[in-house]
Amino acid sequence: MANTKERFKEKADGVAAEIKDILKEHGSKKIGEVTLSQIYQGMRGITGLVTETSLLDAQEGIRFRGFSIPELQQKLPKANGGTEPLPEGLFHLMLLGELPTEEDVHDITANWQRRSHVPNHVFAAIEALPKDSHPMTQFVIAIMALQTESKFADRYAKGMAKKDYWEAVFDDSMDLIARLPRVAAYIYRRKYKDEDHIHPDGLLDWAGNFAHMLGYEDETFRELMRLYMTIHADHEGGNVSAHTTHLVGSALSDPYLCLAAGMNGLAGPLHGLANQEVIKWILEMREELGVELPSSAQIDAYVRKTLSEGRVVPGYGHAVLRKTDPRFSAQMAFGKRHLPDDPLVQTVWNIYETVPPILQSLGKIKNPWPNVDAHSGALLVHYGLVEYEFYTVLFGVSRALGVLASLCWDRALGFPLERPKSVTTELVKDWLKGEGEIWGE
Ligand code: CMX
Repeated sequence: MANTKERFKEKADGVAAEIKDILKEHGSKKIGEVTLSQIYQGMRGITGLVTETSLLDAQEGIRFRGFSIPELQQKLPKANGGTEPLPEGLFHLMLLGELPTEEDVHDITANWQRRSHVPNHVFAAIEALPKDSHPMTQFVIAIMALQTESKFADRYAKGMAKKDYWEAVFDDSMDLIARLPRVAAYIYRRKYKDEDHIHPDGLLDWAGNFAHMLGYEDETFRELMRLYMTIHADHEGGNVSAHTTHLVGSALSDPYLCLAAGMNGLAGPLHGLANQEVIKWILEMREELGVELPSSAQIDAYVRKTLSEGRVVPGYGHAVLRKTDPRFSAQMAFGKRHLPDDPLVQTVWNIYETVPPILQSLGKIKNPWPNVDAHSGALLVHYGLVEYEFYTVLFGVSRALGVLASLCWDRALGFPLERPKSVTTELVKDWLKGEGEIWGE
């Protein structure tokens, strides 16, 4: 059977030919109009990107190549005796657009194991940072240090032809995904576990091995990591981490540079850092109230206090979703199955009962429902992973799967430099008076 790289190239060539035909026949067709509000307000609702790996529906949530999260939990291969999908299978699906066989998934696990060596200078770069640097800072620096290994950068410097870009990006993406768990675990053990590092276990799958290197041997925790790494991987193309990775890639920056840029975006509190903010906020609430399981009335009062201080309620709201995030629901189902009596997990569920009506009553918040970050921390705390500043790194390791699969598509489809037009408010005012033109009309 052809390997993943050859199968990807074959798929991508087919899609590239289809796009050529679509654009030849329909290239001038309009897909919408852009309002002034949209250009001032974060470009919400402007369709301006093509991302093949997943599609987000406001009501239904994410689908990866057409499959919802419950469908993936059913259809993707699992670890021996496990019930959660292996992220290797999701990567295969995102990259090739086909459900993988067990053999496909084993091939990817073996491929990533072969590519997983992390050079010493990367650990030295992490060690050069103060231990109290935020784990996301250490993570991004480590990715940048790894950039010495970029095959894309090396081949480009030697005059690589455009038709070969996809292959170098594919190799860099596979190498990066293979190496990230080791790098992330190193940061974790360095900062929180007295530098007591754990060697990889070559018999484990990618997420299972990650859990092992972090120092968690509980089989249910490994299952949680498999689920976590699957559901955080991709959320179509417009979110900050995906869009940034794609944008930087359009300048032909190599995948290491692109991923580091995307991870800097993920580290923002309105995006991936929200997972640490959620648990911090809940722990602060419990401490302030002096109770382990706050009542609905206490949660209600605490939420109102947070809002009155001009802060957001972390883990709630979304720029696109208008319903409970299915990634939240998947974690809730995991909690109900494995740890229904945990007070912190129960608090997350009580917050879910209390917060949406309050946010709804404010009138201005478009989505009062929880997103992925509202739940993840409580599950991790249950298994002892209490160091919440590390949570966004976990998100980042998973997100690499989606954004790098997309980057392979970007180069295989030959997408050009991304360069939208911007305007000034002076120009907008002139245009409104009928005196200037907004370019593109
Ligand atoms: N708490 C308080 N206010 C909120 C809010 C929340 N959870 N969600 C939105 N709002 C506010 C916005 O700040 C905005 O206020 P102003 O008009 O005063 O500026 C108003 O409601 C309208 O915002 P919106 O159109 O509903 O939401 P946006 O698309 O602008 O923002 C998001 C989306 C996620 C940034 C926002 O809901 C938020 O800040 N949530 C909390 C942070 C969070 O959980 N982020 C994680 C998102 C998932 C992820 O990427 O990982």
